[in-house]
Amino acid sequence: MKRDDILAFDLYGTLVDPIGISHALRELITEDSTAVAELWRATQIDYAFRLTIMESYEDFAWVTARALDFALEAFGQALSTKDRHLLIDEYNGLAPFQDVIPGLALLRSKGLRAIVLSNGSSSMIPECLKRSGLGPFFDTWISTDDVRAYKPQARVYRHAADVVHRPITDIWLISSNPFDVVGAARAGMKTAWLNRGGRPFDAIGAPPDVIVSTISDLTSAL
Ligand code: LAC
Repeated sequence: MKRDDILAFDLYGTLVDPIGISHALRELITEDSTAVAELWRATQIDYAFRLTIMESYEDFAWVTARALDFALEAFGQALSTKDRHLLIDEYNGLAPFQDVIPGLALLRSKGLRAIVLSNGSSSMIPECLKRSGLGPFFDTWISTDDVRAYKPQARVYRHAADVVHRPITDIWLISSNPFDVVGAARAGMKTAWLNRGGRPFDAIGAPPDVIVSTISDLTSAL
């Protein structure tokens, strides 16, 4: 990478763990809380894609709440209004993966410039960064709210380049979500896939420029 390239991090699934919500879910439901959390997350991504394809937009807080309703119904679960609100609030308190704080500290110690580029709404991202303790590692954050379309729409990545006043080719998108890596590459960014050990990389689009298994690995890989 060039010394002044910018690292744009995805948030959910890359820095904080959406499946960690299963701990809060476990207190409230009788079904397998990890399975519900996984369906919640998959539905959230699916709804975001579909809204964008339909040229419609509702923010990620709305999408996240509707995806929860679907996942609960699919498992035959019901929550009181109070518990539903509690759970949605907990979503803003997701914990970072273990490698994230040491990795970001290392990147910052090398003087690298990092931002967050997320589907999260303008209310969710700052709350998440505050409660996870990740805020100080980033110069700024950018929400898809600005362009009213979700990743991997190319407009989102181009908008990020506009915000930081840099050519899109000077930005690395770092994400555990293959659709995000593929979308960023298509829009012109360089990409690093953080392989968190789940499914294989996508079979469409460009392969990532770099593959790492922890954030710290980025310092030697880039
Ligand atoms: C995000 C989604 C991809 O943070 O999880 O943008």
